[in-house]
Order: sequence, then C-alpha cells, then structure tokens
Amino acid sequence: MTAVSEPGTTKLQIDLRRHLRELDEDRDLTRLICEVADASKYIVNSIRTGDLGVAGTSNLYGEDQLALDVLSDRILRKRLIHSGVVATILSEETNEVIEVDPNGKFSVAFDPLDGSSLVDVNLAVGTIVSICRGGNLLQPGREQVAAMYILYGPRTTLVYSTGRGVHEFQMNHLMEYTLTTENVRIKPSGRIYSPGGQRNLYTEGTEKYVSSLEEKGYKLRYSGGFVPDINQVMMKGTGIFLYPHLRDNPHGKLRLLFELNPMAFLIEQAGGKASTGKQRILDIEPQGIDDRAPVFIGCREDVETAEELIARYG
Ligand code: AFP
Repeated sequence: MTAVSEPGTTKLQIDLRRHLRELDEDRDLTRLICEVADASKYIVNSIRTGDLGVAGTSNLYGEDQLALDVLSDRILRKRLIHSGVVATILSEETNEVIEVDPNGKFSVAFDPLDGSSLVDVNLAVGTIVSICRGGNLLQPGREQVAAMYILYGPRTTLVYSTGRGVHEFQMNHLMEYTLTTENVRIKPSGRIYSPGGQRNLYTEGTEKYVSSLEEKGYKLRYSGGFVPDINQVMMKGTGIFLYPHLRDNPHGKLRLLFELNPMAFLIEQAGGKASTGKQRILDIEPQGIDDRAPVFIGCREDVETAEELIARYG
C-alpha cells in the first residue's frame, strides 16, 4: 500500500485534502469527499446542540424522522449538489433518486445520520457515504470508487477508502480532519462479535455460528449503531458484526445501498470480508433503492466460518 505519511512528517500534519492529493486521487473525487467532510462539521454541531424532537415526517421505511435526521439530510444534500460533480444522489431519508446534473461524474448514496435514534441516549451515531462513477445508483457494490463514514462519538473521526487502503482521520479543535491511521488492516480472526437482530429468530446455522463464537470466548460488543460497531471492528482490527437473515425475515434489516455496500467496500479494503452468509455483499445486483440484505462482516476467517455453517444448516 502507498503510504503518504513520509518519515519525519507527523501524521497529524496531514489533512484530508493533502492525503487525497498525495495519493494523486482524481480531483473531482477529492472535491466530493472533502464536501462530505465539510458537511460533517455542520452535522456534528447539530448533534451536539440541535433539536432532538421528531420532524413529523417519515422515511421510505415508515420510520419517524427525527429533526436531526432531516437536518443532516439537508446539510449533506446541499453540499453534494454544491460540489458540481454529482449526477444523482439518494438519501436513506428520502423516497426517490434526485437527478442533480446529467453531466455529473458520480452517483452518491448516503445515510446522513445512521442510528439517529441513539442520539437522545447519547450513544455514537454516524454518516455513511457510497460513491459510484456515473449516474446509475443501482450498481453492484464492487463498482464503488469510494466509500466513507464519519463517526460522531467521543471523538469525531472520518474513515475513507478510494480503493487504495483505508485511512482514518480525526477532527481537531479547528474542525479540520488530520490523519491518525493509514492503511488500516483487519486480522484474519477476531475476539469480539456484534450480533444484531432477535436471537430467538436466528436460523439454525446462525445460532450454531454464534454459539461457536461464544465457546471460543468471543466477547459481545453491540451498540445498536452500525457505524460505531463497524468502526470497532475496523480500528481494533478484530471481530465480526452480523445482522443475519431471520426466520421471519430472510432479508435482514440493513440497507444495501446506504449501509452494506460502503461498509463492505471499506472492510474488504482493510483485508476483511463481507457476506450475506451465502454471497459476497459487493456482488449483489441491486433490484431497488430500498434493497436490504443479511450481513456477516469483519475478520475473513470469522465470515468464512459463518458461511460454512449457513451452507450446512441454513
Ligand atoms: P436507525 O438508523 O433506524 O436507528 O437503525 C440503525 C440501524 O440501521 C443500524 O445502525 C444498526 O446496526 C441497526 O439498525 C440496529 O438494529 P436493531 O435496533 O434491530 O439492533
């Protein structure tokens, strides 16, 4: 992997734009990623000080939209349209694809504030962004040119990949993102597991899988927020997150375009694996903007064990 942080320069001196430039990244993609980073400064402020009330509207999934959901969506959408490089955008908060500019280079699917229901109990939440070339949002995840997330926790951190490794940045007191970790790597197997969904609804294969992890002494870590739970696997380099197919819901809960594709891209770039239990997440051919899929994502060997047990027991 190329490393930007040359001996002698402290990583904290390298900001996001410089990192992208020193990777000689496409200038329009650099602009787009930096627009998202800029938008996150307004989102983090709205989380810290904003209205936690309900917006009185609901999203495509019939879920009540919190004021912060709607505000974060508006902040991000405005910056993406302002970037001048976007053809189409799709937000988890809206019901339809927004055509921005037929000459735009990229399509962007984003969840402006994933886990927003956790804000009022002061748990960490995040923004997730998936970027593809062209105007078609219904491309398989392997076609993404970049993915990123911003985690609003005790620290505000930004993790991105353009296909050349995964890199973490931290927001400083001036609200600039400076490099903290370059080329994040995930170990082959882990020590923690994040089991989403109701366990009494797990299929036999998933139940056997989770029991096997517990027998091996894996520790349960689950916050209810996809971004902090994935970030824990990513930055500790160990573990697996699962939100599996359930007996009453074969598709699981998480959304393919806004949650699974970007996180699968990032985890694979860090040496991990992301599967539905039956196929690679990034190979799923999307059928619609509200596609969902089961997910096992994290250390490669842990995902492969889940695939073996689900192949055998369902
Ligand atoms: P919300 O965005 O509706 O809060 O859902 C968050 C989420 O999509 C994802 O962030 C979590 O991993 C998952 O749901 C948690 O689901 P459960 O509440 O069923 O555990």
